[in-house]
Parts: sequence; C-alpha cells; structure tokens
Amino acid sequence: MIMDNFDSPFLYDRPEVNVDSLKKTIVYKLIFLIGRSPKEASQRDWLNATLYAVRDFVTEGWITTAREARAEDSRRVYYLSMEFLIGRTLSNAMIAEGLYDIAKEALSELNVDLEEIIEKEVDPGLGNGGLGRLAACFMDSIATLGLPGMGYGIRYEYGMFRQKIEDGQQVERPDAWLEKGAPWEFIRPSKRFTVSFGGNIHFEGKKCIWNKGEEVTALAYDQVIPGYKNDSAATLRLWSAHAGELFNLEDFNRGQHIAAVESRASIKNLSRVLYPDDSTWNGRELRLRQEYFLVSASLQDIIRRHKRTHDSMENLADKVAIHLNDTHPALAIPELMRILIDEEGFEWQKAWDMTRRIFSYTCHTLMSEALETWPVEMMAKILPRHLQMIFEINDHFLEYVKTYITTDVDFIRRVSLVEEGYQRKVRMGWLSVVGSHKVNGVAAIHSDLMVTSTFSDFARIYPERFTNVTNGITPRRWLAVANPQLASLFDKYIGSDWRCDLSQIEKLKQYAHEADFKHAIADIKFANKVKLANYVKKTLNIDLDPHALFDVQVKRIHEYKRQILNVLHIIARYNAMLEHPEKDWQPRVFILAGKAASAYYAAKQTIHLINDVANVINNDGRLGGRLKVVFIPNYSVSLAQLIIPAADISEQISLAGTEASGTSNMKFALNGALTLGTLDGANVEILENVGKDHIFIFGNTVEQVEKLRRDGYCPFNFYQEDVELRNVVDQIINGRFSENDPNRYQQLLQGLQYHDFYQAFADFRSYVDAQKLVDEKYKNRDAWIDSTIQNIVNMGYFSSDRTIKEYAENIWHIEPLNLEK
Ligand code: 26V
Repeated sequence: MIMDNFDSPFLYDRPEVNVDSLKKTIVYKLIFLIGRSPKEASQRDWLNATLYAVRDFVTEGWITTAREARAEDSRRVYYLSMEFLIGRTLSNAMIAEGLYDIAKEALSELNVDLEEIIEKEVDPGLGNGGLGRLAACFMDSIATLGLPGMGYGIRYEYGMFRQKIEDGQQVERPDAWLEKGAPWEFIRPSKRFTVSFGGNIHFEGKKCIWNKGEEVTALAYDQVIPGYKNDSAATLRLWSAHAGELFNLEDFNRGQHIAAVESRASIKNLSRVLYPDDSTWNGRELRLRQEYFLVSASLQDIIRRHKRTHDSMENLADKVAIHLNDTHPALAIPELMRILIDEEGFEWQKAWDMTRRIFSYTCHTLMSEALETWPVEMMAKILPRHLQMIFEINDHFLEYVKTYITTDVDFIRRVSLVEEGYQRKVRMGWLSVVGSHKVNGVAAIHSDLMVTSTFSDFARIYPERFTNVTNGITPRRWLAVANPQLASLFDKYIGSDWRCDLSQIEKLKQYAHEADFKHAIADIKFANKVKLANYVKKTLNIDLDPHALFDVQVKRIHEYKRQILNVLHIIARYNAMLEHPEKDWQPRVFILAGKAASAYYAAKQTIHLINDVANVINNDGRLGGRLKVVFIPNYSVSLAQLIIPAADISEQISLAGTEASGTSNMKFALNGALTLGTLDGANVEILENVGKDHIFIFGNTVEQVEKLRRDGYCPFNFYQEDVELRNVVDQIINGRFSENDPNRYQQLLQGLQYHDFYQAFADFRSYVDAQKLVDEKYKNRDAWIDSTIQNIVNMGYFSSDRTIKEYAENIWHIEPLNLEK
C-alpha cells in the first residue's frame, strides 16, 4: 500500500513475510521480471526469481542505512580495492534476513529444491585470493556492525579465470560470469564520471594545467551487502568502463574519425579483465590504467557526495577516511592532491595535511617482487599530472628527511619515492606510506617484520605510523553458510549471538567434555566429509573413504606456500607404505586445490606433479585404498565453502616469514580442523589462542630461516643426508611419476636441489615427523575431538568484526550509525 508520508523511510508498509507471501513474491518475480511462467521455468529462472525476491528484503534496510548515514553526516570510510571476492550471495543474504527456512519451504511447495538452485548461482571471481576475499569479509562486517562505510572496486567483465585440468595440467578458460545475468546488482545510470588519461601538462605561473588526452566514462553498479539481522546493508560500488559519447579527443579533433571510434574498443578493455597474477609485478600499462580508473571514479563520487551536504571542502578530512587495500589504489594520493590543488584551489601544505589525515594503507605482503613500481616513462605518458605531483611530494618528503632525520645519501636514495637507475620507477609502497597517517600489517609477526625489513627506513622516519591489525573472517559465511549443521548445533547450546559476536563461541567450553556434544561434533564433521566425497566422486570419479583423515591444502599455488613440501611428504608416505604394507597405516586423503598464475611456470609444474602423483597412487592396488590424493580443479569461494568444513588437517606450511597472515588457516580452525603449520603469519596467533596441544607446529622459525640463509643454505646437503628425502627427489627426477615423459620434473627438482629459495628441504624432516604425530593423534578419536573443539571455541578473536572494529577505532575514527530508530 502506497503511503503519502514521504518522510517515512518506506513508501509502503513492509509486509509480514511467511511461506505463502514469499511464494507469491517468487512467482511474481518469475513472471514479471524474468518473463517465464512457472511451468516453463528452468532451475536458473527459479534461482533468479528467488534472488530478486530476497534482494527486496535487503534493499529496504539498504535504503534506511544510506538515509541514516546522510542524516547523521558522520565520518565515513571508503574501502578502495582492486579486488572483492564476494562469492555467491543467495544463502548469505537469506541467512542475514532470517529467510532461509521460509524460502526453503516456499520453494518446496513450488516443487523446487532450494539447495539445488543455490548451486546454480554464479560465483563472481573478482579477486585473486586472500586479499580480495578479505575485502569481501570486511564489507560483510561493515554492514553487520552498521558502520558508515562503502567499498569501491571494478566490475570486471571477466573475473579470475576458470581452471580446468587437462592431462594433469592447468588450462585457463575465461570466466564470463556476467553472461548469465547479475540479478544482485543495481545499475546506477546517473552515477557516471569521466576519467581522463594521457595528454600533457604545462604551468601558467604556479598553476599546473593538464590537457587531457583520452576520456572514458565510469558507470556505477551497486552490490548490496546485507548486514546480519540488523535491517542494514552496505554498498559495494563497482565501476564499469564505457566509451560514452567521448572519443579520443586528439584523434577526433584532428578529423581522424575512424581512429577515434577504434579507441572505443580499447576503452572497454579497461574493465574487461582481472589481472590473474598475485605474486609478480610486471608493470603492464593496462593495469596502471585500471588502477587510475578505480581511483578517479571513486574520488569523484566521494567528493560529489561530500559537496551534496557541505558547501565547503575545508572539512573533507573530518568527514572522509579512505583506505588503500594494498598499494593498488595508491594513485588516490596524488589524485586527491591534484583535485585539492588544481581544482579546489587549496595551498600545497594544506592539501597535503588533509590528504594524510584521509588516507590509511594496509600492506599485504613481504615478497619484494610483489611490491608495485611503475616506470616513470609509462606514468609520464598515461598520467603526466600525477607523475608531476609525485615528484612534488617526493621533494617535500626528502626535504623533511634531510632536515629532521639524516643527510646520509644512501638513506635518501633508499627512501626516495623514485627509484633511480637504468629505468626510473615510482615506488608505490613508499608513496602509500608517505601519504597515509597509518600503515598496518595483517598479522602480528607480519607487522613486526614489516618494520624491520620492507619499511625499516620509514619506521625510523615515522615510528608512530606503523601498526598491526590481525586479519579476520566473517563467521556468517564461514560458519553459518558454509557449515549449517555445525552452526545450528552451536545455536542449540549457546544461542545464536556468536553469529555477530564470535567471542561468544567460548561459551561452548563448558560443553567440551560432554559426550553428546562431542558426538555431535564428530558426526557433523563426518557428514561434511561425506558431502565432499560425493562431490569428488561426481566430478572426478575418485572414491574417497570418509573415515580416512582428510588432509587439506587449498590456496594459490606458489613456491613460498610450499605445496611441493606437501607432495614430498605424500611420496615419502607412499614409499613407506609400500615398504611396510603390513603396518597399521592411518588411512589418509590428501586434498589440494588452487590456481597458478598463467605465466608462473614452477607453479604450473607443481599442479602437474600433484596430478601425476595422484594418478600413480590412486591406481596402486597395493595400498588397499589407504592413501588417496585429489587435486580439485577451479578453487573458488564456493568450493572453499564445501572443502573447508570437511577437513581434519589444515596445511599452513609456508616458509616462516613469507605468508603475511593467511585467512584460510582461520576458516579451517573455526570449522574444527587442526592446523599443521609453520610459525608464519596468523598461525602464530592461532597457536597462542588454541594452545600448543591442539596444533602441530613444525619447521624453522623466522630467525632460523634467516640464519640459514646468511650461513649459505645448501639444500643439496639435506638431500644427501636424508635418505627418505633423497629417494623421493630421485624418484621424481627419474620420472617415476611421469613415465611417458621422464624428464618432466628435472628442472623443477634441480631448482630445489641447488637453490630451494623457500627451504623446503630444510623443513622436510620436521614436517614428516609432525605428520607422524598427526597420525598418532588421529587414532585416539577422543583426543582428536577434544582438540577439534579447542580449536573452534578459541577462534573468537579471528572474526573480521573484531578486525573491523580495530580499524574503525584506531585508524578510520568512525562510529556505528544509530540504526535503532
Ligand atoms: C599483487 C598483484 C601483482 C600483479 C597484479 C595483480 C596483483 C594482485 C594482487 C597482488 C597482491 C597480493 C597480495 C596478497 O594477496 N596478499 C595476501 O593478503 C592476505 C590478506 O591480508 C593475507 O592473508 C595473505 O597472507 C597474503 O598473501
């Protein structure tokens, strides 16, 4: 019913939802939005109709949240990220709105199986891995905590490639996720901004004039991020590139009409595809354009919003906080300076003070090759004004260093925002530190290493600027959605508050020794293993015994994450089992999944090796099915939700000092897997929380790794001295697992024998020993379940709600909206 009171948040009375009304709504959406009658509707049609129906409920809260944020006019945070790995939306939204059971029943009355259609939803892969998924967890927490905040990203037409395995090898296929429609997004035709590139600059007196070269339109698409049962929702605004009516102006003015039209195609390329490499930096021009595209459109939108409610820009830094998710959006720093000075007429120092109050930056890596730099020449061509601004920032900064810190030329050269040399490069990490008021790492050990290694010079200049905010995960998706049986068990024992306050999970401690509770936990784990085994049977035709120990390593394939160490142990175990078939071997299933960057040869070889080894082991009848190896193709958020709840062991085996935090380690532990890990990233804090009796720690510490490197690490010695290791390595090199191509792994393994940068050989022995302890413990079912429970109940700290509260209080200085009204 339409109401005439337009001050009310809604133009109609919100209807009570029940099975009947939801059924009607779904059918209505099916007919009038999808254009299908229930008789002809496919599973996908029903899915989309349900998505639209559920979206309506989220939308109401979304509108009130936006209205409240405008009314309160409090400081807001804008989270800038090149990646948001949000995963499927339907289940999460239904759980947030309390609609799951109602929808299940409504659909079943329509002869539709909710669980089946859920599996049909596309999983938007707009991110590479940890960094993108973290951004998605953060949006979920911002919405659930009712914080005034918004995410900005790019609406890639093609997300992360789909991975297929052909003859054991990774093959990349495009991910055209939009082809099936995107019913969860709202297109915002009125929110469009022009983003300019190229051209040239000149000075008129002190004023810098940028004659822009090409122009492209950024068009907004909004994704609604529902808060958990709080009638609130956050916005994730993704930009799509369009040619609009604008062409390459230079060509057009020169009368080159066709050339100008041709450039329209390249303009669309801007938001065409996500860069699928998360480890090496190769300075591609299109990537630089993408980064500026995100930054320019988002800043224009932020400033438009500010000006709508304020008649001055003077208070911008009181009202706006902008967070840089890694250095990828770091061009926002010179872009804001450019706007404040060139367009708004601020003095340089005043603009700089504002900029630094506005920005904060998270560093997500310690790998030097992942640090972004851009050739000065390239930047001069694409963003001449920004390059000029970066030079100015550098001049001011170096002046400060010389005056207050040191005049040591070596030091000055190291901290300069511009790396000198054959090819001059802009250092985006340095720019991000200089232009932000806070810089954080993502786990305690990572933040410590950051200030002693990557940013040690800057820690001397700005000691108060560096801080730690340990990552977290949303318990909604990673427990409630991914493991519904476990979630309802917890609801039964301690109520459902843990869903938005994960510290409550420790209340389960009082039941930790109750037989019923322990049985229930074991039964649910078993049911999840059966579910995964069914999936593996259906998709790969491999039989898995759910009574076996499920040992899981799922993450991007990278040398530093050491999937190879996992493989070395699998083969060692295989050899030992063949040697002593009579022994009482604990049956095990090794499950691996993950994508390799398309140009990363060693990572692709590792996938090939895993599949070759799997092939030999899975077909060796002598083992009696007690050892299996499975590589599950196309790892994604939705597969993570299936795999993680089924794990007994979580492999977190990166070389100490290389994994910034890890977040899957938290997801596994929350779902009752025991971590087998090194003292790296957030494993260290997981150990502190769960206690040493409930985790398997092995391998060298950061200090030992560094010492070994300093003393001249020689992997060949480890190879020679450890017979088991030597046998395994020889077998791979000699083609035991690749008989039709015996030399296949020679290069890979020789690389390990002579270089082994990530010290897999050095940690091999302690890894194998730890694996033996795993077997022993698993045999004692009672002790294992106790440890499982200790992992779960001690995960309270690792909620992304805790993480986001820390950002809100200590870095962004924002407060929750008053949504109670
Ligand atoms: C780098 C590059 C370079 C080439 C172009 C595309 C691209 C995309 C992303 C990256 C940076 C990857 C950094 C990253 O994902 N770090 C991970 O961040 C997680 C969240 O903080 C953390 O848990 C992981 O330990 C860390 O590896």
